[in-house]
Amino acid sequence: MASSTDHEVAAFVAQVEISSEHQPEFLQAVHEVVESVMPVVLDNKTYQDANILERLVEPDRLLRFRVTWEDDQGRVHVNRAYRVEFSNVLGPYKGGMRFHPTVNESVLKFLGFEQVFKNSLTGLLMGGGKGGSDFDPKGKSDAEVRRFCEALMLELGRHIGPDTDVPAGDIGVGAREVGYMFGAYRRLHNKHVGVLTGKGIGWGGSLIRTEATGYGCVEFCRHMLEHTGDGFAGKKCVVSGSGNVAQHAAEKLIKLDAKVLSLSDSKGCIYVEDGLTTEHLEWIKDLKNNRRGRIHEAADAFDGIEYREGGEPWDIACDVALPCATQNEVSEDEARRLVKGGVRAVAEGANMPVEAGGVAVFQQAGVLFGPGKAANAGGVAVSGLEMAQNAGRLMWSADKVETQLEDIMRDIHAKCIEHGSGAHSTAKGVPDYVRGANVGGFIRVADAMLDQGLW
Ligand code: NDP
Ligand code: 2IT
Repeated sequence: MASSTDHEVAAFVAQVEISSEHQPEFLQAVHEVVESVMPVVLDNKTYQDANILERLVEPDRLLRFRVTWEDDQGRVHVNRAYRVEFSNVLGPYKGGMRFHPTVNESVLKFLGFEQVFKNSLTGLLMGGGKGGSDFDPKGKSDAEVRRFCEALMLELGRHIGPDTDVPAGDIGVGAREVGYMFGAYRRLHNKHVGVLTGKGIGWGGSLIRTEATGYGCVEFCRHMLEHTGDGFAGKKCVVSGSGNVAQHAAEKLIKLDAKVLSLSDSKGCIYVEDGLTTEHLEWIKDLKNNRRGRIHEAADAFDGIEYREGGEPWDIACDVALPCATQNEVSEDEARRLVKGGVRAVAEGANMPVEAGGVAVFQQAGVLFGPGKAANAGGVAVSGLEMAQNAGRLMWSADKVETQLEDIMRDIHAKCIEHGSGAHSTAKGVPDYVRGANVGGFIRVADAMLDQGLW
């Protein structure tokens, strides 16, 4: 029988469905958070009186603008770009920019909404936002990407600033794009300030920012395993994606003596029976980051690497799965296959890569499941450290940044345990990391909203 909390959740989500119709990704993200936090809200009259939930699901503002740019043949193109400024109650809006043909309002609202709670969990002073464009950097020359970034910054530049809104990278936005966007901002506004993170190391970037999301995700997963008395050594791991997050998750796994059996891209996956070596990984990093090639090329270059056209890593028997590519890449059925293959821990390097049905499958099977807003918070956490370094006009050593990253990931894990264990545990006494992350992130934001009045 449905409880009164279930009714409240259903009624609330039904309202959001009306105000945000045709936004399935956003509704998926809202549903998950509201399911976790509704009992806390129902238990707290002050949250109810202040209408905290209704205020949280509506972004502060949503900017949408045209970007007009010229290709190498002189043809003129038009793309749509956005910045969703979700909440600045804990600090300047903070979150990445995504360049991918699938970018739309729903995707960016889901990412901006998640970012609010993720950034809260880091304990740093960062609000939540996200932006991007349906521009596809694949197959474009460096000059085309530069012209697009410059045209985008012509409009975005007037809405951001080191104390206002600080974008960074995400899918399709890496060091090259951040460099072009920063250069355009600097010239347009005549200011060299920390307006973006993920900058080059020589001109305001932080050491370890590139590595932070992947390293942090493996750190979070290590804490989940250690909480059950287990560790990474010898574990068979599957990783999806082959971009920034996947590369550095794989790097950290290799350092911890785990065996990385796969990487992938949107066209297929590689299977490495004996585990990826450092030599393989360095070659793949160069392929993806400099030569901008496809993952199948790794199978042509090395004997021990097999390419599976159209394949995904989820059919490979493993102990640990780290989805690090994109949203909804693990369906309910694929989650079942992973459980059948013996998976014991899943940590989301990507944002919302596991469908809601898949999360339920893992939790019912007693699999440790670390949601993205906790497991991939290391990236934005080091972005926060980059902002701190920029504000102080100094630069910290790699050791200092990495130690702080590790401390933050340990604290996020502890917060998940605080709000997700004991009576809240899922099957077989496994902590409910989804509830833990959502409630832990929510309380700090909600209390700050109460303190700051109605806005
Ligand atoms: P990159 O652009 O560096 O890499 C993205 C990878 O995911 C590529 O291998 C890409 O393959 C694959 N991919 C993208 N879209 C799809 C799709 N629709 N289907 C299958 N594969 C796809 O991005 P990041 O590594 O930075 O981001 C990966 C994920 O991590 C995203 O969910 C992002 O939001 C999240 N994240 C990133 C952070 C960061 O600091 N960069 C921080 C926290 C989360 P292909 O080349 O074929 O497109
Ligand atoms: O999803 C994310 O947390 C990011 N893409 C990183 C955001 C940031 O501001 O570093």
